[in-house]
Amino acid sequence: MEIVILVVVIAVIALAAISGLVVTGRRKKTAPPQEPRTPESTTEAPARTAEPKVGEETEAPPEGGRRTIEEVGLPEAEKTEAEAEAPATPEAAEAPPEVETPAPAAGRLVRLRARLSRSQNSLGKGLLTLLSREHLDEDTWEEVEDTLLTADVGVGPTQELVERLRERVRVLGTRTPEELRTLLREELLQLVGPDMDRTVHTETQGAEDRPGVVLVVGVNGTGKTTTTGKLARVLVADGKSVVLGAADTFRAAAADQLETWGTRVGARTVRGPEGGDPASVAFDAVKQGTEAGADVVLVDTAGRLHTKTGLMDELGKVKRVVEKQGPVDEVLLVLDATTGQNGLVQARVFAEVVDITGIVLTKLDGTAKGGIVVAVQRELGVPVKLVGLGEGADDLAPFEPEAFVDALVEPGAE
Ligand SMILES: Nc1nc2c(ncn2[C@@H]2O[C@H](COP(=O)(O)OP(=O)(O)OP(=O)(O)O)[C@@H](O)[C@H]2O)c(=O)[nH]1
Ligand SMILES: [Mg+2]
Repeated sequence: MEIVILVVVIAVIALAAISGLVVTGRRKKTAPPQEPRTPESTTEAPARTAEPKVGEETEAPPEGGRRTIEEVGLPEAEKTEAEAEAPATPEAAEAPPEVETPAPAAGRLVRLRARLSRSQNSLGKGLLTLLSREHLDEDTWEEVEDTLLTADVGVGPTQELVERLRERVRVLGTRTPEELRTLLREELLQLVGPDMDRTVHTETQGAEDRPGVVLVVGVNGTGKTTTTGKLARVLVADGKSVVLGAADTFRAAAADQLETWGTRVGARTVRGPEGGDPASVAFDAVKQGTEAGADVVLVDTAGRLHTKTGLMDELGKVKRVVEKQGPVDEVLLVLDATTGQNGLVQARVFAEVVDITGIVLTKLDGTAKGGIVVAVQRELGVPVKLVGLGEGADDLAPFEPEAFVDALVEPGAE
């Protein structure tokens, strides 16, 4: 009897021990996946039975039931998804590329119009206010004239414009503000020259297989180097390969300045020793550009006062030496718009020495003397091709007469 009792007790203890072990093991297995619950897995919870039972793991899991740790949307997994949106390639994940991709130049003047009108506003607005007066007497016409002269339009063009305006206003009789605006727009546009060819010739004029050559000249500090850099960006944006020639050998800093612009867009800068012969640097730049199969070579020159004969002769030599390899396709004179009529005197002398083919009017963002566009074109018979509207890398715009005049006369152009 005692033996029977002992056997029963042993059997009960053994059974209890076995079932206890199984339950503990089961809990160990199921516990981890339940902890890092996502909202998704939480919604599934009611489908599960409260407590796992012994032997449950041998059954097939209920549909969409127990999931591995990889399947549940853990925070880490979500983070990985967000990361996946970031560039996957190792190169792209690194710091931004050194070479910039500038924006194309098309339509820039319209985009930068606010900057232009901010400074030109007084001209257009002033003229419209004057022309809106009920009685246009001699005094008023004199004021119209003064307004144009103050904006540096120049004496000849001012007189022409006033004459035409007087005639048209007389024919018009009563004037609505809208009519006046249209009239002024038409006359100013005529004055600015809507039909001049303003293409910057960056391509060889002939059929030869060599790069287009652009020479950038002007007095000190007008914005030559900045313009050369900005122009390089425009060309690169158009898919052209550019070589820069640092023919300002007076200061090493001048070549550094140009090189910095070049590096930003992947354009190589050819430079010479400080104090070296600028003509030979310009020659080398064109030679190397040709050898490298570049599309355009832009040659930046040192600023020089038009009154310094020696320096002007040197500039003439730069051009002649470059021309040993072929014609210079474009000679850009960079004029600072804020210098007003003084710019005209400079322009005349530079034109004699290097045969200017285009004008770049810089710093138009900082002056109300936009009339210089008219004056300088008249003076040289050479079109303004580009305008500088700020110190930013892309603040150089092709000059578009319509957009320019609109900026002067449009309502609300502040
Ligand atoms: N606001 C404004 N500043 C400009 C513009 N173009 C050039 N500048 C500034 O004018 C200054 C002179 O520019 P540079 O390009 O160094 O002039 P530079 O003609 O090469 O000067 P030198 O080589 O010393 O004769 C710089 O501070 C430019 O940022 C422009 O369109 N608007
Ligand atoms: Mg310079």
